[in-house]
Amino acid sequence: MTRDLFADATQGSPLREDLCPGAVVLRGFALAKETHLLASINEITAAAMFRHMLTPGGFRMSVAMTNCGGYGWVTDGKGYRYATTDPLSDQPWPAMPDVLLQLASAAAKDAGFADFTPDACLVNRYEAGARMSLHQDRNERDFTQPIVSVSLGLPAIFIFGGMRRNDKPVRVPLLHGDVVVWGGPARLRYHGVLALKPGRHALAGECRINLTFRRAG
Ligand code: MD6
Ligand code: FE
Repeated sequence: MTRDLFADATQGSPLREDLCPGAVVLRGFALAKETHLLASINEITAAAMFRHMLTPGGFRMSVAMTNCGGYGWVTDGKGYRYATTDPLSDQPWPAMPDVLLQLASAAAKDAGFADFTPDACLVNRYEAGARMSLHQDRNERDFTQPIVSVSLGLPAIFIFGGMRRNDKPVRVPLLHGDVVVWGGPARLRYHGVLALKPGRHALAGECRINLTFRRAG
């Protein structure tokens, strides 16, 4: 799946798509930094490798994860939480590279959330078949802060529901370079990702990488 960057000038595919009050997709917002972002992700994963964490119920997550920044999101038999160190190494998570911080802050600003300074970046790697079931993001302290989510590599279908688990979700295709900003009245909406279709992306290879930035502490 590709997108014609110039389509916007003539028809369809607006660069900014409101999903609901508080949630917006900024199409292609990360494209200009794609090479720099992927190089930074390689540095992060060299220091804190991707791993399949266990849910509190003992299931292995199909998405491989790592983190950068002062706080990292982790899950194991003890539950979901933020931790200042990588449980594999007991070392602090790698620092958040400036290119990531600047991108997240600029996207939040564009979406109407000034002064977003994330202290946590969860790095998700989806390979063919990996998925994320419907969930709310509620391990953060301050729900007035938005979440910024950057998609790189293979396309995926994001499912975006309501405030209750049973609210019927809409499907939102997310492509390489798309950024979703999510906060305010949308902050606690249920969401997830459908199983990734196999494929190969010219820069990222046979996977999708998602970065989600939060203010955790
Ligand atoms: C993903 N994203 O896109 C998973 N959460 O791989 C999320 O769970 C998410 O994209 C909160 C806000 C935006 C997101
Ligand atoms: Fe989430």
